[in-house]
Amino acid sequence: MTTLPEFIPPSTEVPENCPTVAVEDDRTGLSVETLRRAWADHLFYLQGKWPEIATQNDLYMALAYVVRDRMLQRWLNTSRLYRHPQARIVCYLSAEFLLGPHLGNNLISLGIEDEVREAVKQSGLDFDALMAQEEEPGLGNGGLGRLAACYMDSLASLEIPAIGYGIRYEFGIFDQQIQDGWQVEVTDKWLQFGYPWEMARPEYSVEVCFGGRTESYTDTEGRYRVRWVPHQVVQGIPYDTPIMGYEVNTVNTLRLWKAEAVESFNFQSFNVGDYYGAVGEKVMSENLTKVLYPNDEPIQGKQLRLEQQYFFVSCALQDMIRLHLLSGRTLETFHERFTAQLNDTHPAVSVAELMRLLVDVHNLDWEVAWEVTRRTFAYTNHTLLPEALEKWPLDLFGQSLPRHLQIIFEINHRFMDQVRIQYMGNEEKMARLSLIDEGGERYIRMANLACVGSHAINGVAALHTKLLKQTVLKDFYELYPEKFSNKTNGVTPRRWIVLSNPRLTKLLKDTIGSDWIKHLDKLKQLEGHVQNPSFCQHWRDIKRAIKVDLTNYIYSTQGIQVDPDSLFDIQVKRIHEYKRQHLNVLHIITLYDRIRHDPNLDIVPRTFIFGGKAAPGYFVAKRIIKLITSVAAVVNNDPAVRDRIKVVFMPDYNVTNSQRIYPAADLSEQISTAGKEASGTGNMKFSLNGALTIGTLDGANVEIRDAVGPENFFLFGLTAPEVEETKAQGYNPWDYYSQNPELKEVIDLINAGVFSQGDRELFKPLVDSLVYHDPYLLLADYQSYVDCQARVSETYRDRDVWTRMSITNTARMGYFSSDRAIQEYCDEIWNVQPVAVEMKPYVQANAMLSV
Ligand code: HTE
Repeated sequence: MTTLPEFIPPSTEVPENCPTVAVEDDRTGLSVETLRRAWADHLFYLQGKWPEIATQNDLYMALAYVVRDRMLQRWLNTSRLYRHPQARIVCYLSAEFLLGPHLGNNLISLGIEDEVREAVKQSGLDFDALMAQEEEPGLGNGGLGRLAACYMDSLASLEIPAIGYGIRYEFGIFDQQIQDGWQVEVTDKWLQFGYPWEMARPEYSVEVCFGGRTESYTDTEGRYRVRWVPHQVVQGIPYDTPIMGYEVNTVNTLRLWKAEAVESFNFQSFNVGDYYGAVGEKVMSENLTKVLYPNDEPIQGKQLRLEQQYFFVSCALQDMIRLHLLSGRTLETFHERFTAQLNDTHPAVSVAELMRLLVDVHNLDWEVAWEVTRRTFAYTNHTLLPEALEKWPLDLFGQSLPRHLQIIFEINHRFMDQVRIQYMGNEEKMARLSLIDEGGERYIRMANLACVGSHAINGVAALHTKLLKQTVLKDFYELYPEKFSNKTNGVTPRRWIVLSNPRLTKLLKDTIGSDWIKHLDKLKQLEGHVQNPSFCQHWRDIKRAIKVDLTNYIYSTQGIQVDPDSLFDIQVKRIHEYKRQHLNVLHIITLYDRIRHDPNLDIVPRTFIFGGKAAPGYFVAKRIIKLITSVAAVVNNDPAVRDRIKVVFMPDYNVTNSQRIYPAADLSEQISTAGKEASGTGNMKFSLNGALTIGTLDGANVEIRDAVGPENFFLFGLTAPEVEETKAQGYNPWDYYSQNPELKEVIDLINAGVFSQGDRELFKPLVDSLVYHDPYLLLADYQSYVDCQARVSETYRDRDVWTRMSITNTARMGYFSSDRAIQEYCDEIWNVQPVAVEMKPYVQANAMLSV
């Protein structure tokens, strides 16, 4: 832990009579009395309401401000570090941050949950109902965005000075409704009723240019230079959200950028009287950050998406340069103060933008700028799916970013010169390494740009990193083996246990203390209690109570009655063919078919729960949702089933909903085709909460299985090499269909319209795809999956065995904390140390001049 010497920015002059803020006042005090008074104060002065006319939302907002006040001293003290010349700062660049609700999390981090609960209670109000008011900022699609949020939590908890940079989408990921069994998308108006956790900082706005052309000229020193004459200028306005570490003084900043029109822009239109034309331009500017693109992988190559990416990256880098210059240092040392992580290639245009800022705007030599750039960036790859690798058509790119196109050509030119020496004559290799794909329409390959412009490249699970080196990034691995490393993903125990599973948290605290919250490895100590019957009973009681909660929630939201004593078999994640929700459905229909054949069949009762959004343009995925809801409609209403199986599709799966789902699971479905899921993080959240996993050897499942022990993990299916081999030998799904009677019967039931009221067309596209193509090998893995599910059921019959396996899963999952992952990034990629944020008894005058 470093403590940095006091630093007052040279330009800062503190007026002598600058006001100070006392500590034990209504903004900071923690007594129940003070909290209640502060709450009433905010209700009156910020919401403008008397208690008797306040809505639940007014009460929530006022309470949120009470909590936010109590974070501000720490936040401002941490913010000062950003301009400290000796502080080294991590910048996490991500187009998505899927934060989830803040209130509960901040209470936990501050350690004031009990006090606030008591204050609410004494006011005669329902704390949980108030918490439920919070609308989560859904500024991400799925795992990639949620990972960024877990990493921000761990950075703060480990006391690492960090800034997250991203986009403040006005509309986040759509809300999902289910109508007639189909997904319907509804705009996510998360800002509608006010968002108390952000602060606009218009004084740190920057300008971002688009389009136009470039001009070259010779400067006064006779050097060749280029200037960009843009067609459009947009203003980026930062909105800051505090990210509080757990029981530490560090409160980092998540700085999200909103696009607005530049006031002075296009004054010519005004002069010629085209008022509406000029306003039209303004509307265009604001479109930039209007909406999150709702595709997980693959991405869509839309101009506006490229412009979103460039917009936030340019804002971020300009902000970092401003902070660097404020610290009194020059840009040759930029990389000593900042390390910037590229969360996939969405921010990879950073490489060209930093070069432009350093060379064109700040006058550095190309070679110096390149060294600074390479040493600043590191790149995380999150996918092996070739269709998810970003590439931009050259002319599309050049239209928005003409200067960056030139810079990328120049980077490529120099890069090619360098590799030519190594790979003389190997034209194919050169073509593969090139930043430009020239085989047909020309494209810029963003992964190649990220690899060349970074000093470190990592995958997100051991298998993923291994496959990266062998496939999509093979040539780069051969060129720069030293740049590559693995950083297996992790999840934050604060949100994914303490906040979402209070019952388990209490049991853990009573049994092994609280150290595990910051040192998740300590969960190991639970193993000493696995043989203790009363502990096991307690464990089971808790799981059942959580399942009852979910049962009630499902009943109150959907009117479906499920049995809390049945096995809760859960698959929640984005809907994608490679994740194979439809394999799960084939198993459900198999059980259903068996019951139909033998009404007295003795099966372990199960509740199958699904949740997840489909990309609006991904029609196969939407049809998979329709298949699930259709099977649910038939199975749930068939008296022959006699409540032995139930199927529930929970609409609008998001962070908030997921917090009641993970803790309630008995069985976690992680059944992607081996080699397709880079890591997965839901798999970790389930197992951490005591669910057993049924899974393939894919992504982090491999490491989870190693950690919990193969005897505590239900493994099935082809391995990644077997998948490749099967395909190479000319996989024919029809053979599996025709040779496996039970599989054939299941597929024929779908075809016959049993789940579509006789309609034989509805699921034909899905079934035909499976029987004739099956790119994700569902049929090849079907028997292995169904057999494995039978083992699951047999195991569940012995509740003692199951409970011990459940406890062992939790006990051995410590490795999958995002604290461990972030520590590895700090040590092996970022080279950063924790910095103590000092708490002064008073907010000092100079602390009032924040960044
Ligand atoms: C992986 C998932 C991994 C997670 O990152 C994912 N990658 C994307 N989305 C994910 O959830 C992704 C989205 C758009 C473009 C490229 C990749 O699928 C975090 O756990 O396995 O590393």
